[in-house]
Amino acid sequence: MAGVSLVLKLLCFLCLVFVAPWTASAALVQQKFIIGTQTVTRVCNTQTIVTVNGQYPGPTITVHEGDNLIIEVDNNCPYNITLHWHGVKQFQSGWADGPAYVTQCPIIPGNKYTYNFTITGQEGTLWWHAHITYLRATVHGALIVLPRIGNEYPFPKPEAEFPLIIGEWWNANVEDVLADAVRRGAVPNDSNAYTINSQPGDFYPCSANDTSKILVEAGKSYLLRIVNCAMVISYFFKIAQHTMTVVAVDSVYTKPYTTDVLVVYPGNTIDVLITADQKSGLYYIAIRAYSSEPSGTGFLNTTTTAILQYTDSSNSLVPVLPSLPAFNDTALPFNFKASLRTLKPLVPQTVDEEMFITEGVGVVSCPNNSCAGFNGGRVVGSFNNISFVRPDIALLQAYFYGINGVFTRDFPGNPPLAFDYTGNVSKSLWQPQLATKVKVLQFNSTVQIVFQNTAIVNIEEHPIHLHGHNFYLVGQGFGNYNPQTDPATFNLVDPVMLNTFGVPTGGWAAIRFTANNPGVWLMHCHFESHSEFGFDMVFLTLDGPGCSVKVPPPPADLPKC
Ligand SMILES: *[C@@H]1O[C@H](CO)[C@@H](O)[C@H](O)[C@H]1NC(C)=O
Ligand SMILES: *[C@@H]1O[C@H](CO)[C@@H](O)[C@H](O)[C@H]1NC(C)=O
Ligand SMILES: *[C@@H]1O[C@H](CO)[C@@H](O)[C@H](O)[C@H]1NC(C)=O
Ligand SMILES: *[C@@H]1O[C@H](CO)[C@@H](O)[C@H](O)[C@H]1NC(C)=O
Ligand SMILES: *[C@@H]1O[C@H](CO)[C@@H](O)[C@H](O)[C@H]1NC(C)=O
Ligand SMILES: *[C@@H]1O[C@H](CO)[C@@H](O)[C@H](O)[C@H]1NC(C)=O
Ligand SMILES: *[C@@H]1O[C@H](CO)[C@@H](O)[C@H](O)[C@H]1NC(C)=O
Ligand SMILES: *[C@@H]1O[C@H](CO)[C@@H](O)[C@H](O)[C@H]1NC(C)=O
Ligand SMILES: *[C@@H]1O[C@H](CO)[C@@H](O)[C@H](O)[C@H]1NC(C)=O
Ligand SMILES: *[C@@H]1O[C@H](CO)[C@@H](O)[C@H](O)[C@H]1NC(C)=O
Ligand SMILES: [Cu+2]
Repeated sequence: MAGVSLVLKLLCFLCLVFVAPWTASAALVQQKFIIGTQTVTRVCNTQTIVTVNGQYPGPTITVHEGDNLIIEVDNNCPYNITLHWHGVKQFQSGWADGPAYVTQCPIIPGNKYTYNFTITGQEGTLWWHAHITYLRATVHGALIVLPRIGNEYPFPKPEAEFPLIIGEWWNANVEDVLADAVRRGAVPNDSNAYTINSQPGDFYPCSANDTSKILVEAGKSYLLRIVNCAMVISYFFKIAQHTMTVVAVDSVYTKPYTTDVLVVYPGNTIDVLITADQKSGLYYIAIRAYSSEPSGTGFLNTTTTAILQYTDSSNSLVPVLPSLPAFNDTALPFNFKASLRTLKPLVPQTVDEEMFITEGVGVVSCPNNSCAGFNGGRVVGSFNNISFVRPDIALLQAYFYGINGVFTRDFPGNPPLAFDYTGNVSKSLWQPQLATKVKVLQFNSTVQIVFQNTAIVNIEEHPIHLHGHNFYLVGQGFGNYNPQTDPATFNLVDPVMLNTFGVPTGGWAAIRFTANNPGVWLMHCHFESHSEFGFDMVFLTLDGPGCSVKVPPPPADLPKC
């Protein structure tokens, strides 16, 4: 059976290649990414870090909607690596998506792999990052998608554009930070600095001279492309005395929304317009952690800055600092998400597949309570009480070639047990099942998922990222989801569309999307440590009718395990 369907898939691909008419073609963008190592000093500490083309952050790729990207990745660093093109839908190019052991095996040191994909129907800011172990900490960069030549932004053209890339810096080798956490069974050490365009800013030691600067002319408007590449931290973002108008998030245009504070989760991008309408001077662009864990621990409580400088002002002025919200202002992110509206919405009005998924951390017991997680156990993450076990070969490969025994198709649509999710959860429920299960979706089905945060170990806002799709965030609330009354509060008209969103801490959120992309798609907590600890699940979208909606065969250079 598997053999026959494979032959059909190959035949189908051949007919596609020879019959497909040439569409008015956009450009071919070819780049070489050399993964290497580099010695870098931050906050008085020198580390050898992994970089792309010797740059930290990595190179910004700028393309037009419709372009075909051909990125040859040469791995000259000592670690296995894969790259993910965060937010790119990868329609008919799932082999280029990048999560290790989900769509591909790693590129081992000394080898190369060419990512080949076309960006269609998406404009704005996306990004790329390593999608294996902890390498994302330094292997990341912006992917800017401009409108096709001849098309324009749905907002006034800015004078200039600036990417602002948020990251985290460790005074340690990040692979050691992860290995140490895995060995102890506990969350990894906190980072030692937060960065904007790789610089920590004026409030850290050995940093002030290199603080990132943006030069603006009085009276003009600018587009800031903000990308949160951080590993485990969500941020509040402000600019002293300047309001910001959000015009896009996760490469989807929004109705203009003016605010003085942004909330940016790891994985999100936010495009904002600002106008240099204040008196000439220096103003801090400042970020601080938003942390929803009631304990108030587990994050670095520092302020990171860049500087907005009016061109006619003196360097010697002391910049104005904005006041940032309290680390635990959980109402603010809730309202921020609810305030954003998609510019041209097209929300699925009916639902074919309805899922209710609990999400949160848990604990797996260790021999003699020897681990450093809770109760001597090991920290894990789970969806519907299943903590994802990474297979030894890529799931997409196993699916395409019909290799049995790699995964099962029985990921449940509901939690195995109903309980007071946000109450005092009995410790007997804290340990999830460890398994590699996928949720099968029919091609083109409309899917609604209600995520329910659990109070297992503790409540916390997790940024959930879905590969291969954007989704509408149609509803959210605190406490337990009520299927009788809460659907009436959904916005099915113009909710925000995202690829990563936070499920309110101790609350729930509902999303909708159409499963129009056959393939294997990871969904995970974008706190990298949580994802490494099994906070992942996988959708398998079946082929549709017709050649353009089937998983194509893999490229010849796809890495093998
Ligand atoms: C990229 O993929 C397309 C579609 O499968 C294919 O036609 C093209 O030859 C590929 N390009 C390269 C450089 O491999
Ligand atoms: C993690 O932090 C502990 C305590 O500060 C320190 O002893 C340890 O060396 C750190 N681990 C790594 C990998 O930096
Ligand atoms: C910063 O710049 C000042 C003035 O140029 C210089 O004296 C100082 O050594 C620099 N500090 C660092 C950490 O580079
Ligand atoms: C974090 O820092 C701010 C500003 O320095 C301070 O007001 C606040 O108490 C600190 N919070 C925690 C949880 O340490
Ligand atoms: C935030 O934390 C402070 C202690 O640092 C606490 O007093 C306050 O109640 C918390 N606020 C919320 C909304 O949890
Ligand atoms: C657990 O502790 C017991 C008693 O101290 C000891 O005999 C046993 O070897 C330990 N097991 C492990 C796996 O460490
Ligand atoms: C939660 O339940 C446990 C066991 O039933 C009990 O010991 C504990 O005091 C309860 N905690 C709270 C905050 O109610
Ligand atoms: C999760 O499944 C395990 C069995 O594998 C069970 O012991 C535990 O109680 C379940 N927890 C929840 C929250 O369903
Ligand atoms: C998928 O569904 C959309 C919307 O209902 C429809 O327009 C489209 O034709 C369908 N695609 C296929 C290949 O069936
Ligand atoms: C690197 O990837 C290869 C292929 O999957 C695997 O055999 C090897 O164990 C990996 N190395 C490490 C250090 O994970
Ligand atoms: Cu991602």
